Amino acid sequence: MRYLEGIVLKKWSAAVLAGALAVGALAGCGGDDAGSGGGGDDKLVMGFSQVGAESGWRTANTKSIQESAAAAGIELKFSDAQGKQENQIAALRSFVTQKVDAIILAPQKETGWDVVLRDAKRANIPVVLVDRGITGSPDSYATLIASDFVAEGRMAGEWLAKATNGQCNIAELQGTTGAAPAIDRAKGFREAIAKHPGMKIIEGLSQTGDFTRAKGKDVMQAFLKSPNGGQIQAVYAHNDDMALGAIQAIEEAGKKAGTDIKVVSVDGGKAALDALAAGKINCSVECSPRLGPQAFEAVQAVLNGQTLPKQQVVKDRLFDSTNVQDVMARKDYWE
Ligand code: GYE
Repeated sequence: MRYLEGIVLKKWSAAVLAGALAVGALAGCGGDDAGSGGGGDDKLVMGFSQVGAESGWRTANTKSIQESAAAAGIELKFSDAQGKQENQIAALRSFVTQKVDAIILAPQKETGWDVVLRDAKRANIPVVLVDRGITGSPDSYATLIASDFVAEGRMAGEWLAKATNGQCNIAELQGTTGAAPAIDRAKGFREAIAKHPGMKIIEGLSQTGDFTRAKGKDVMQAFLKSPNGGQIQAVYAHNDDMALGAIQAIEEAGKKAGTDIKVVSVDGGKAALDALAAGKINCSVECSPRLGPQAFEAVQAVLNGQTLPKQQVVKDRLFDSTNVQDVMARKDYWE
């Protein structure tokens, strides 16, 4: 195992760790030379397996991790799985073969990681999960850095209940099937609306739009044309991109997004805030993709032999017409 050079460490401490990791802890570590990383110098080498580039959130997440790696002087081997879990598993295998010092994984779906994570563990390569959780054994990874997606769904449902006095027929655009945020955002939302007998998800009008704008639009178009389409009073999209696609479909059907059909989303990025300011989205629950600094802080702590809590929850806010101007003025958003 190798350590950050002094110069890099200084930067890391100031910019990323904010003093949390004592220099003494780093210096006091005994080396075992397990992860040789394949490079010729002293740089830490890490693998990052990303889901793909399906959404604005994803692109911002990739950027955050790449920037944090660069700031810390870490060599990052980046692999884009193009939405396929098998590509992620292949990338992880290759990281293990290359003996990287640590792996950062944003898992496409919750299940199916047991074997490859066991291989990483056997090779003594710590894995930090970012963005999404998995259902496998908690021993197979060091920590998970992610938002509470059930809470996000609940916030969206509660907001809609308040805005409609508990009376609303809803269409739902779900995220990627099997992905933690799709499962949990559906769950939290249902928990919230279950308290209001006048709220329901319209029969047949809950489908996946795979977290993409194009599919969000297609599915919403199909919803609007379906026999129950006329009932839709609100659309709950599991991310901003699908909401933006749905808005296009609503407008092409001659209706007003935000007025005839309320639009509620999750992610709360700049594009959604623009639509909110224009009255086309009514509410977006924030989900920050800027996980890079925390991810590398976690990796470094693990390489120092520390045990981390199994989950580190990222705090989210809710944006609607009451605070959008203020948030925009302060540029207090991700994009
Ligand atoms: O909300 C969505 C993305 O896993 C939290 O994935 C992430 C989700 C995010 O494609 O936009």
